[in-house]
Formats: sequence, structure tokens, C-alpha cells
Amino acid sequence: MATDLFQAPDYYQLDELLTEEQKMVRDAAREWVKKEISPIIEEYCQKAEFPQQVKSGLGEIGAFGPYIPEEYGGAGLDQISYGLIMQELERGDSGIRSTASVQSSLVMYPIWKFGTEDQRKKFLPKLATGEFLGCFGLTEPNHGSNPGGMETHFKDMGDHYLLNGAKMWISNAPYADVAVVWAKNEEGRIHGLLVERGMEGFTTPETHNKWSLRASATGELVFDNVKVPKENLLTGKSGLGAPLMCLDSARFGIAWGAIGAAMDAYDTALRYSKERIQFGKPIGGFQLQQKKLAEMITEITKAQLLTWRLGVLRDEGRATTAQISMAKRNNVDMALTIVRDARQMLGGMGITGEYSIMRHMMNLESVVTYEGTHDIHLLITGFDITGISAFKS
Ligand code: TGC
Ligand code: FAD
Repeated sequence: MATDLFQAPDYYQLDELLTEEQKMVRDAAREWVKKEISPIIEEYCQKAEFPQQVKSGLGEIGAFGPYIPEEYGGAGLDQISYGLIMQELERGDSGIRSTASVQSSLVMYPIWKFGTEDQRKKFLPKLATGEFLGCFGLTEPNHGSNPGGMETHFKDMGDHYLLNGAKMWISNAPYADVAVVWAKNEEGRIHGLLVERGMEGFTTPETHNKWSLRASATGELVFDNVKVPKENLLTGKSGLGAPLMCLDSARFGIAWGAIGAAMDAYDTALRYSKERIQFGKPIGGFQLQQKKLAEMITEITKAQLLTWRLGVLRDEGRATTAQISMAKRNNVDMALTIVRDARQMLGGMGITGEYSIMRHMMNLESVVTYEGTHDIHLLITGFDITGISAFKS
């Protein structure tokens, strides 16, 4: 990719709503992305490889467990800071943000919230530095939007649990040292288990040929009579509500992250429109291109406000699942529309790796599907406002 010239749009002076600490955290992540991600990301996406070397840097900027208390190695930050870090990472690449979202909200969060003190001490500090990578296994081949129907199950064998089943579409799986796995016990109740690399019968085959999120490794989790020690059960919460609580946290981060991808595409298109001359003048001087740019900055600004308010509510412990769904759905859709328009504004150049736009576009096709699809989030809002669930007949 050409030199990273990114300048963040802030049309409504929203920086004034941030604390000095939040701005410091955001700026550190922004600088890190410019230095460590922008120069390498195109190459890693082209070869469809996760850049493992960025793990320690992600740990250093607090991207692994931003809101996990410092006593467990986390950064002890507030929710808005967490969101801002995700925004900056996704400005670089959704796959890098994915790695951090999964590690923070889907692995560290459940260990912190539902784990025992021994589990916290054993895993959290190593996950916070990036020495360990984690993954989260909820989705199965036959159960995506309806995880409650999962088939993966475990039996109490007295001195251990015996785990069988399979998960698919699992981010970080091929490199994960530990997997938070959701499985049913003999009574059909969902529990979280910590499955560690090296346990006999546990494999993590990589999913190849993705056109999207190519710098994030995706894989399966296969459990063939895996003996899981009893001390690896997450004892603090059971039922589908436990993984759904993790998803609340991750979806919140994605709502912020999508703004990052949109800001990058807008900034690129704006700069290009002032430089590219057709019919004797910069294309940014044509009304049709100005319409695209004006709508982009309007939508980014609305998303920034929505997300900032959600961050305040979340910091006060008042954000609801449905509010988070609305922000995830709106912002990812907003980002997809913006990257598609930005791609057109760059003409043929828009499809090349010289610019980040096509990569963002392809990435966002996963982001709009994972952590609850666009349609599922709409139904969550529908349920919330009517009180009638449209998921099931
Ligand atoms: P439903 O009957 O509504 O709920 C089941 C139980 O859970 C409780 N609950 C919650 N508890 C805590 N926090 C929440 N946010 C909760 N939401 C629901 C609920 O009260 C109930 O409790 P109880 O005691 O009555 O049993 O569940 P449902 O089966 O109707 O499904 C609802 C639905 C469809 C909204 C939900 O399952 C859903 O969100 N589906 C989408 C699946 C999804 O998002 N999967 C994501 C997989 S992880 C991923 O994609 C990672 S990508 C990572 C990356 O790379 O960034
Ligand atoms: P399906 O559930 O089969 O849905 C297919 C279509 O039907 C969708 O359009 C959906 O909106 C629609 N649909 C389904 N039910 C309804 C309904 N009731 N009403 C109306 N429409 C409906 N999962 C994890 O557990 N961990 C991970 O780390 C993870 N990482 C991922 C990484 C990538 C790159 C991808 C692509 C996915 C990842 N996932 C992960 C899985 C992801 O969460 C699922 O793909 C997602 O939840 C949708 O499930 P599905 O693909 O099975 O689609």
C-alpha cells in the first residue's frame, strides 16, 4: 500500500466529548496502526496470512483486554477507550480488529466474568500481552444464527469432562492457545469450557479460500473425545445468556470498528477526488462526486454520535443488548455503503491494492454477517420494540 496519509474526519468536533485519557489511548492506537499495520497489511491479505508478529504490539497498546482490570494484565480502561481502539484497528484492517475483539471480548471477558480466580490468573496475563492467543467457539456447521440449537456436548466422567462435536468459522482458531468453547451438558444446559492446545483429540483445521478477512485466520474446532479437566469449566454462568453477554461486548467494539473502516475509505476518496483530474478539473468538483462525499461524512458523523452515546451508556452499565444491536447493524451497513461509493470514486484504481478500499469492502462482507447478521440484528430491534419474537414460529 502507498504511504498512509490518513487524516481522521471529525466534522462535529466530537473530540471535545472525549477525555484526555481517551484521546491519548486513541492516538497511540492510531500511530501504531500507521507504523505497524499500514505498511504490511496489503501483503498479508494478498497471501491470506495472519501477521503473527503484531500480537505483542496489540498487547502493548492495550488492545487485548482494554477494560480488563490491571491486576489481570488488562489496561483497566473505560468502554469508550475500548471502542476507540477498535475504531483505529479497523481503520487499518477489520481482520486485525477481529483478532483483538475476539481476544478481548470473547476470550478474556468470559474468563474474567465467569471464570475462577485460578483461571483468571492462569490465562488473562498471557492473553493481555499476546503471549497467548484465544478463540471463541459458538457457531457450528448446523447452528449459526440459532446457537441455542448447538450439538457440541460434554459428559461428566467423574474426574474429567469428555467433549465431542465441532465448531466452524472460528476466528483465530488455527493459532489459538486456548479456546472458549460453548457446549451442552447431559441435561442440555450450555456451559463454557476452556480447551487448550495440545489436549488429545482437539484439532483446529484452517478455513482456506476466503475472499474476506484474509489477514485474520479462521478455522474449525474439532473435538474427538477430548478429555477436559474439571478445573477448565467456566463456573460463573451457564445458559445461552453467557455467550450472548460476550457478544454484547464484542458487538459494541464492532460498532466502533466499522466507523474506522468508513473513515479510512472517506478520507481516501476525498483526497483522491481533489487530485484526480477528468474533463479538465478535479473529480471532487463534480456534483455527483460531492454528493457521495457529503453523504459519507454525514453518515460517519451520525455513527460517531450514536456510538459515543452507546459508550456512555455502557460505561454507566445501562446499554441494552438491543441498543448494541442497533449500533452494530447501523454502523456496519453505513461502512459498507461508504466503501462501495468510495470504491466507485476511485474508478479502476479502487480495485487495486494501492488503496485500502477494496480490502475494507471485502472485509466488511464478513463483519455484516458475523456477531449476528444484519437481519438478525433487525429482528432483535423488532423484538425489543414489539415484545414479539420473530426468530421462531
Ligand atoms: P433467547 O431465547 O432470546 O435467549 C436465550 C437466553 O439468553 C438470555 N439472553 C441474554 N442474557 C444475557 N445477555 C444477553 N445479551 C442476552 N440475550 C439473551 C435470555 O434471557 C434467555 O435466558 P433464559 O434464562 O430465558 O434461557 O435466544 P434465542 O435462541 O431466541 O436466540 C436469540 C438470538 C437469535 C438473538 C441470538 O441467539 C443471536 O444473537 N444469534 C446470532 C448468533 C451470533 O451472533 N453468533 C455470533 C458468533 S461469535 C462471532 O461471530 C465472532 S466473530 C468475531 C470476530 O472475528 O470479530
Ligand atoms: P445462517 O444462520 O445460516 O443464516 C443464513 C441467512 O439466513 C442469513 O442471512 C440470516 O440473516 C438468515 N436468517 C437466519 N435465521 C433467520 C431468521 N430467524 N429470520 C430471518 N432470517 C434469518 N462464530 C464463532 O462462534 N466464533 C468466531 O470467532 C466466528 N468468527 C467468524 C469469522 C468469519 C470470517 C465469519 C464469516 C463468521 C464467523 N463466525 C464465528 C460465525 C458467524 O457468527 C456466523 O456466520 C453468523 O452468526 C451467521 O451464521 P451462519 O453463517 O450459519 O448463517
